[in-house]
Amino acid sequence: MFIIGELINGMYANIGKAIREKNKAEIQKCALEQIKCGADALDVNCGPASKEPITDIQWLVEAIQEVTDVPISLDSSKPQVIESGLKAARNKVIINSVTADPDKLDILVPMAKQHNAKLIALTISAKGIPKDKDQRLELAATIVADCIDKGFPVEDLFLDPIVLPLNVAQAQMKDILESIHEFKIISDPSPKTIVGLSNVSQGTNARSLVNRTFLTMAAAYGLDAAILDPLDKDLMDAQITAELILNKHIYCDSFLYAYRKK
Ligand code: THG
Repeated sequence: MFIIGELINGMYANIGKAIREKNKAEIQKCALEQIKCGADALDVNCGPASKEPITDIQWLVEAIQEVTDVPISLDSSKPQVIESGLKAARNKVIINSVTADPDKLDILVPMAKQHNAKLIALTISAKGIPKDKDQRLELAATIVADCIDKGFPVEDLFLDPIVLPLNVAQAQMKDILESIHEFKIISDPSPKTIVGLSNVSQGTNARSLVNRTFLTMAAAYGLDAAILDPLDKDLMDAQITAELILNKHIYCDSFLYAYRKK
């Protein structure tokens, strides 16, 4: 599974403070810790409190690139902020995210194509968050069709069913999981699938347990990638074990160690 570390997000107090104080060392430490724990890429989100996201995202990208070349996931609902992050980026970029709305698709799909970036698409529209699996699939099909029209490679598209908190949307969990499987059969070649995992446990008790249980279930439905906290060792162990059970790696008694050494 492709792991995107979620911790460089202004919503976290230490990162919000580091952005305000332009404390590069704090951001770089957070980047390197996540990579050491198994992150393949880093999500970068200025957070809701940032007053200058257009300049903050450039500062974050530059700080991270001083210590690592892993791909950066530019996480913003504002296309201008993503465009600004792209200007600062030297390495591979993931655009996080587009929605099923034509105004967003018309800006971000060509932008991703031009920069050879991967693209995360939320199955959401101006009408709001879907209420069931059929609404998710309809939005997913709209997004896939638009990428095909615009010549963006569907293999570089990551569809996100929008994971909701278990404590407010319990009845939707099964639909969200089934969407992950059904997104894969919309087109050939298949789009990829991704979730923002920590959403599922917001406001719940035993967050880590809720996160790793959802992730292992989602893995069984074919999930390709997740934005998560790679410093949660139990979560990463569960992810590695789930992939082993799904025959993605060869078994050996020291499989956790072997995976981490890869
Ligand atoms: N899909 C995509 N991108 C996303 C999300 C998604 N990006 C943002 C988010 N969702 C994924 N990242 C996080 C990061 C943190 C938390 C949840 C998702 C989180 N934070 C603690 C909380 O709110 O309780 C903050 C704790 C603190 O303040 O210290 O849970 O779904 N494509």
